[in-house]
Amino acid sequence: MAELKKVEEKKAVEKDAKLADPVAASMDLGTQELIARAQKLNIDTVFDRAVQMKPCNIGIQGICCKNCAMGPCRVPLPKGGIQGEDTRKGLCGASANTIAARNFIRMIAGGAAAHSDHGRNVAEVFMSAARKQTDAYRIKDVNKLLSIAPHFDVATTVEVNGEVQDRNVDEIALEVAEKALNEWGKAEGELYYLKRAPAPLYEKWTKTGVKPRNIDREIVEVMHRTHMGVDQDYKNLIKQGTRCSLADGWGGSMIATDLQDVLFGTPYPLQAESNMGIMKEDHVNIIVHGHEPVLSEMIVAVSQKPEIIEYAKSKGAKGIQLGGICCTANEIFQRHGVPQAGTYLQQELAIITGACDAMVVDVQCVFQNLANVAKCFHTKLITTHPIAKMEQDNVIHVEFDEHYALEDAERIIRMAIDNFQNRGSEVMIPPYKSVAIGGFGVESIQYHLGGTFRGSYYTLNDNIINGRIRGVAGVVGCNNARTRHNEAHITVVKELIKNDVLVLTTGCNGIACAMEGLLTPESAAVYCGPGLAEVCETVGIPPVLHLGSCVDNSRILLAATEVVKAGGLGKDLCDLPVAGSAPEWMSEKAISIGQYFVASGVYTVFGLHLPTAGAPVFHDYLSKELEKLYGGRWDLEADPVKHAQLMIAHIDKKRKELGIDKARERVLMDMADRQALEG
Ligand code: SF4
Ligand code: MSK
Repeated sequence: MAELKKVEEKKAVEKDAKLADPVAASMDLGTQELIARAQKLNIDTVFDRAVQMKPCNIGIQGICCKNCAMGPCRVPLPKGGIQGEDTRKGLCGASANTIAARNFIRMIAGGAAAHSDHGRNVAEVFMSAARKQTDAYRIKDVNKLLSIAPHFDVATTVEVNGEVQDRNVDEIALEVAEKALNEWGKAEGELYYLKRAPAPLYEKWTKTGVKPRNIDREIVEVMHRTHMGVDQDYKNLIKQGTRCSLADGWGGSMIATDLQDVLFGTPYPLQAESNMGIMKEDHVNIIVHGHEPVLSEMIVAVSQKPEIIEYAKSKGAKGIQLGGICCTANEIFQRHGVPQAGTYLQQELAIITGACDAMVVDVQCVFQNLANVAKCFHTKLITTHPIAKMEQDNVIHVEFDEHYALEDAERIIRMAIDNFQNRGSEVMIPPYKSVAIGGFGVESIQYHLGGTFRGSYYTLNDNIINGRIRGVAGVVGCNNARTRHNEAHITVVKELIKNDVLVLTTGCNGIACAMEGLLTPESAAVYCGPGLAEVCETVGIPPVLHLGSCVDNSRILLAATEVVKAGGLGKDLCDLPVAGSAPEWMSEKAISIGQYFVASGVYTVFGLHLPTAGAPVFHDYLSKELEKLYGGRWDLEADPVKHAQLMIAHIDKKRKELGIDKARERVLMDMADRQALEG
């Protein structure tokens, strides 16, 4: 009886539970349709949970401490704000600044750990490939290997009898693998890649004492310093946060990007499609979701084998359709043109289509609720990583081992194919999808904007100096169910390109832009200001360049460094007319990225909120004082148009400081004159 009562009560609660308004939840039609379908089927998604559970008002401001069992201690701002001295403190006396700074740098450590552990896994696979312990992985891009070797102090030539000869590639690979893996735990020195930064920036890091010693150590030290009763000075805490974030951006993430390029190929522009409409009713649909391309590369390779396609046909399917979610999507999109099924917030919806025969996940940004949704359909949910399992009993774990990579990938794909026949009759794939060009990077920007022979950033710099391109923005990051899916991403990006700001995108912003059709050269004529439109038309590039996944934010740092090297725009990253943005951030990785952007000299604006609002002194330190140390600073603006305008104002300020503001006025005057003539 008691059980029955409980069930009745649960049903009553569920009946009363508020549901998301699909149109208010997402700007994407397909997403709206799938949210409505989920609600009709009585399956909850993140969109419904977001209206049912509000965030904690104290946690959101960064002023709840649970670093010891005397707490949690919450130190809310008094009504009317702080008047006079701020006397708030936890049981141990920790001030609001200390609490917020500790929380903030723990987020940096979480983000840096995620990116860097991804990098470590790639480095380990790279080591296996260099030692020839696996047939599945090999050095695919020798040029990239040769280009990164000198940064690890690995020679690419050797002198034999007074003659300089090319070194054996296998030897180089092995040495790079050893040096790269050592970056996580070396006992002395500093990270090799720091010297890739412009010299004045490297000097700033030296002077302020924030050069990372090794990647793991900086993460560990954040955890030590934020333990109860250790570092209690917000400035000293964020100094370590900075060092940890640099170990991510100029360490773990950058190594991940480079070694992935060596193993799987440096991306060059290619065309694909984006959004849930890429799934096909008559195909076996396999959705890969997560971050590390080590597995997804194998899934791509095996899914193209003739015998596997034949096997799919023998089960009644016309073929195999792969699609990606989150950064796995970005990885296989940029290297193979595999379509993107959607962003972070669309992961449950891929299963709600009823057409997902298998969802294969690895690490980061994977909802545990996928398992509950999968229970309602035939979908096989397959976890693959030893560090990322799920408790629900319908989840299948196929532990991926790089030594048996192809076999593991084949096992997973055959499981999906076998599952095709178990589909229910009701499949609903929203028909919407867009064409998208991806695969840009430091190398391809050089080629596209510099020409085959010049192979440089001069043309990009010329166009910035003459004002056709007003500046460059890195717009990156997640979705967040606390705001309308994709709307801030798209509004910020459209406002920027309308004002002649070239956008470099990664992560879920990249997928959002792809879904909106902004990753095509044709979109320039529709959305861009006249200067940027002219450049895009002349060189045939989209106004939004997709640079890959979250770890590939390192490509943005290196592209900016190339701009400095090409000359005419200052000597340091902070001199450039550039800005960073994460309009819909949610992940700890975003905080780490934000901090390393700031510490690299980039003015960086976040949307929504920052978990620092409850500690105004610490917040001011991030948004005002850090600029004096590194040339970059944090800012916050939830309104996407104002958000973009802040970035544009910063770009204009930098143009003025460089003395190139007048050039832009002339360009605009030329355009206006031309339009007047045409009129
Ligand atoms: Fe409270 Fe201090 Fe313990 Fe944090 S460390 S929970 S502020 S007593
Ligand atoms: S996947 S970290 S939601 S960008 Fe890299 Fe998207 Fe953010 Fe995950």
